[in-house]
Amino acid sequence: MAYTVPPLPYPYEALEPHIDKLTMEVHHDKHHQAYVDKVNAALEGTPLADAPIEDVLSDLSQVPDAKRMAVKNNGGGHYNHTMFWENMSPDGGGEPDGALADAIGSAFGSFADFQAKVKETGVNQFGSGWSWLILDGSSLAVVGSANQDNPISDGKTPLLGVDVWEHAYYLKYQNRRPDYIDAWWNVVNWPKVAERFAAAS
Ligand code: MN3
Repeated sequence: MAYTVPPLPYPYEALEPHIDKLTMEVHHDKHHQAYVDKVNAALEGTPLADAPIEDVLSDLSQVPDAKRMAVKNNGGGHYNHTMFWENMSPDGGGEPDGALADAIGSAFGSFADFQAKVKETGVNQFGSGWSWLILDGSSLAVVGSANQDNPISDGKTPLLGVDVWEHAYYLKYQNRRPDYIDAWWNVVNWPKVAERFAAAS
């Protein structure tokens, strides 16, 4: 079965004023749809056409050579954005609690240090990419990735990703990527991130 863009779990304008309605419409309906259309076209007729996208990205060596780059980019775009919509919420923001809060404290020193690391990684990502909180074995880490590369292709588990492609913020923040990342913390869905952490731990 071909991949489809999942519906946004909230209205387009729900993340305002931090993320504006038009950005969400274009990002979800146009950008994500284009990734889905292109990965479906790339995998059509191959044995991987029916595989969950995380299984495909976890081992890109199984993708035929001629299709690998298209699948990495567009399959990554589909997987990353599916996670991105879920990891935001109109009721988001604040700080995590419980085991996730403890793990962030142990790994980064403090929640503020963790946020600074995500921001630094996102701001310093040259061109398009993502800033990720990942589970690497049993420890948390923050890493960047270029394009639509996902840490799952390196055997890591992504828990949270901040999209730092210009399409994620340019209409409202123009060149001010640092301001967008600061604002993004107001919509982060910590219960969802904690759910991923618990499932992966
Ligand atoms: Mn994007």
